[in-house]
Amino acid sequence: MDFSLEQTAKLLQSSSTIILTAHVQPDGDCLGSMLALNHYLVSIGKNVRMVLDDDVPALFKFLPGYHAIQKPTPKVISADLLIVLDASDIERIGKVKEHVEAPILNIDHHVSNTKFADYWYIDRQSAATGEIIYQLLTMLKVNITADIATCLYTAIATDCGFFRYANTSVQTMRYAADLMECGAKPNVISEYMETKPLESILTLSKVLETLELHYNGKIATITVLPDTLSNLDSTEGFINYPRVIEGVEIAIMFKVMSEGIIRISFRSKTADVSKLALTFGGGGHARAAGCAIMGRIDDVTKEVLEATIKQLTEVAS
Ligand SMILES: [Mn+2]
Repeated sequence: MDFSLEQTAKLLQSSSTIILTAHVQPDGDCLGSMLALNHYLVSIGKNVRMVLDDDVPALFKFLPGYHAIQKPTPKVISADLLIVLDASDIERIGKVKEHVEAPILNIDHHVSNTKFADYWYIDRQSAATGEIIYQLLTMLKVNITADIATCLYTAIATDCGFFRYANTSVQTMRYAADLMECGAKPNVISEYMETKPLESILTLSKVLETLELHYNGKIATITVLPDTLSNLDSTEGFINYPRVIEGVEIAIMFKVMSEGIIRISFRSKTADVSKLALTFGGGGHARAAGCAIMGRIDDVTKEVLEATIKQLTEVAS
């Protein structure tokens, strides 16, 4: 059922046991939104738990409250409400869907949202789910603490590339300013997120050796093999290098995981790569999307490149 922000707020207030979750391969938006909402719900005495079917990447381990995030277990737990944040499809929450038995409320901003929940509030105009959470808390006249402000600023800033991407709106900048007034410190957050372990820079130099250009230089690919990688966190931001090459329209990163799964990230300057990701069972935004495919790296690379070229050809014609 399509909910207004008011109905969303009422549902939160009428539920006493609430589980919060977000998508796997967590980013700043889903973590910041989940933690901010958790801070608020705890403060009004709700029985809340955060469950996530993935690790919190090291670069987000400054977000207040992240220690309380748990992993799903095989045991089934029930609650009044399961809130799914920043995820466009039920598959994106991994094992949490089997672990929790509760009506689902989905709060999201992805264009590719499949309306899978019992109730949903989807605002495709928002640059981040963090913007929606900020609107919700403001509507409820919540006292935005410095901890909540830090979480929401991080959510918003990371999803708009620190106010550089096309989704950055006047509203985005206003919310960020409000959150600074509530105690968010942009310089401290950026400094923390930019700091990388030496290993990450050494991995980057190996991954850049795999750079290939296709289709007259309009597509750039990089490939991360399991033996280049000892820490899965460390590929964060790598896709930006092929993306910024002059003449490149679409950048693709292939990350070979264990068990034959290949995680693929797409970035584009103008093309809608969410459609491309959707073809392979993934999703995301027009300029940033992703999917996972089972198979051999050579076959998968060929298949994805063909689909990408096809999309560029169709747009051009
Ligand atoms: Mn998001």
